[in-house]
Amino acid sequence: MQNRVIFLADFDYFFAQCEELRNPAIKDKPVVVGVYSGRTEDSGAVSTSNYIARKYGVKSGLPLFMAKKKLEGTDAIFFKVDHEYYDQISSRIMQIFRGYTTALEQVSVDEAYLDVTEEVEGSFDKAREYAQKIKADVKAQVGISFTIGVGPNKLIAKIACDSQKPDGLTIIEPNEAKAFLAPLPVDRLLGVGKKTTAKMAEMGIKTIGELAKYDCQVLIEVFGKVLGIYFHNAANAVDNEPVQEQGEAESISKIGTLKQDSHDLDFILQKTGELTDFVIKEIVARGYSYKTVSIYVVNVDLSSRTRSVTFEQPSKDKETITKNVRILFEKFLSESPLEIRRVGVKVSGFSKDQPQQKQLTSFFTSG
Ligand code: DCP
Ligand code: CA
Ligand code: CA
Repeated sequence: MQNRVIFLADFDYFFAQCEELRNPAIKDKPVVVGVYSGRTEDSGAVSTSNYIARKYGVKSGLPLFMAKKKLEGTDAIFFKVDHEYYDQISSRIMQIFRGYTTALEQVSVDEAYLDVTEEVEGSFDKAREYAQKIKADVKAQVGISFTIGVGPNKLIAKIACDSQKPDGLTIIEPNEAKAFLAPLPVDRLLGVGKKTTAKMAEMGIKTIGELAKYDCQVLIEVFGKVLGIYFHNAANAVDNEPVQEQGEAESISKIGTLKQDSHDLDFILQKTGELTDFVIKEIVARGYSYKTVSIYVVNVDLSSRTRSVTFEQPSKDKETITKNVRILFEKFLSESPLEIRRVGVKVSGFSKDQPQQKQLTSFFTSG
């Protein structure tokens, strides 16, 4: 079997970098994004911080009042989390990734695996150039930096990615993988938490290298068959998990702010045209058909409304979205006198194209 070449991309200090993106003037100050619980002005915790704030010891999970204390006397800036905005940036980047691979697995808002084996013809040299190209493309189109770990499987790609941030690119070739893991503590492996770490320490296993050499039979006796074999394989850099889409999206949407508040149909449709372009690209990339088109409206008084239409038969084209967004807005504007601040286009009710791939069984029966 050919080597696989797997990327893990993880966006750098993601929420804080998103805030820098829309406020470039703050880039050389400590930036903290917090989840405010609202009880008192400073109650809540740090969601993330930029690397300047991290130098002061301000990291994810730290109570906000402590973060304020550590950053006293600096020109630090604090933000409230804005998930809607971070999700939009994230999906723009994920969409760019889709242009570089046929197998994308998004694991969180700021992380995705890409199987690029075919694209780089199994070559780790080509993988370096390919990774640099993707990084440069996202930087140019979206303005966000991220780190890529490259390895022969997901396990190695993930640990490679964590080993040098931000704006990193760490490549571990198949013949280096075991030596790369060996000195690391066992808790760097997925699924090795506090309890397991303690248990392994009792058994004299502290590093992944020690775990790799440990008698697999004993691991099975202590941790059970499934985990025992998993620990043995993982420590030996063996991981055959495929890169695959996590479930299917329920809807694809895009929201934007109008250049000025408006009640004018044509002006609004100009904006929704841009949003539709984004949405249809993602639908095509995923091979979806859709049955429902919705519009989303935020009025000047910040009240929000949605309107939808659902068809009997699924569609795939852009025109059906464009036409129905127009119909929905015509009706909406005739009913609501308020000027509109923000608009959104959402498409849902998906079905997926049958993959063009032949079923394995058809090879067996066609003799
Ligand atoms: N996050 C959070 N609370 C945490 C950890 C993370 O709200 N305890 C959010 C904020 C992060 C995002 O998830 O921006 C991604 O988490 P990461 O662990 O990848 O951390 P960052 O992207 O912030 O930093 P790094 O550059 O280390 O990847
Ligand atoms: Ca990150
Ligand atoms: Ca992450």
